[in-house]
Amino acid sequence: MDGDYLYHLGLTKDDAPQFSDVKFFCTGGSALRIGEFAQVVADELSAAGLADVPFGLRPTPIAKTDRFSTYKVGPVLMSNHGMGMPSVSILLHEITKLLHYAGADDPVYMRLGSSGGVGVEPGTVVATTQGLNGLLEPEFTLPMLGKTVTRPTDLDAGLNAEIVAASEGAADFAVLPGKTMGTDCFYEGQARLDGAVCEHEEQEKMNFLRRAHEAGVRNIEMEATQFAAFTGRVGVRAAILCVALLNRLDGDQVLTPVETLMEWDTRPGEVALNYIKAELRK
Ligand code: R2B
Ligand code: URA
Repeated sequence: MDGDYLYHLGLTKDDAPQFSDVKFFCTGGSALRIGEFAQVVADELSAAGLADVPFGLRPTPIAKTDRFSTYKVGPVLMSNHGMGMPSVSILLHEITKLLHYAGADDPVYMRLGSSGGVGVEPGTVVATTQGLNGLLEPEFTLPMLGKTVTRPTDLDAGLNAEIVAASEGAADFAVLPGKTMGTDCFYEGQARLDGAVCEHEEQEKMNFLRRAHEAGVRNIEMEATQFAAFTGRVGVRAAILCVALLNRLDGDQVLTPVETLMEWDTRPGEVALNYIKAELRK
């Protein structure tokens, strides 16, 4: 397109040249958390001399912030994506156009999120190998022009291995590869019993979660299938790194103390930064 207004970002095609050096795009649900991550990226890349970042830089959001808050620190672009697949889809379309117009060289996308673990120790970071939908199928479906379009949900296996390896010996928590079930509902869609509506019993819930575990599912969240299918379709190498806030085989409610949750929330970003630093040192 000759001109393009990226409506939800508040940027245009003419802004794109400022993003030509982007090598990593990191995205997570919450605007607050991505702002905190931007600060950590600024501090750590500056301290390690890995990017031309002034010491003490306090990153501020670029352009509009009513939907997404976007930050850039050297080669790392960051934005929050909100909750659920429709929201992350809008961000991915606009960021991908921006980086394409910018001529950014093969940027890697990483989703840094939270999730409910399935048979994993809470606090573990799951590095997604493949997204599964709520039917435990490795596909993402979206109605387009009155027809159902289905796309595969595999993520780059080589990137997954490199990310896990970069945190070996560097992280004081487990980083495990596993499949991730992506749902359109936090409550009923994730087999919870504690929503305002529930039409299943404890036993049915446990049977399903055990079946999911046998299929290789290690965590459940709300973006994996869309994120994997989109990045696969546009040929971008991508990873999903989500901390498990609880083990769903033990319950539904997130009752972990807030201080612990705040520490765990930083873990996916720590894993991503270990990988980013290893790449920038090459
Ligand atoms: C994880 O956490 C959010 C729901 O609490 C959702 O965005 C997700 O995938
Ligand atoms: N996010 C989810 O989508 N599910 C959980 O159980 C926890 C966080």
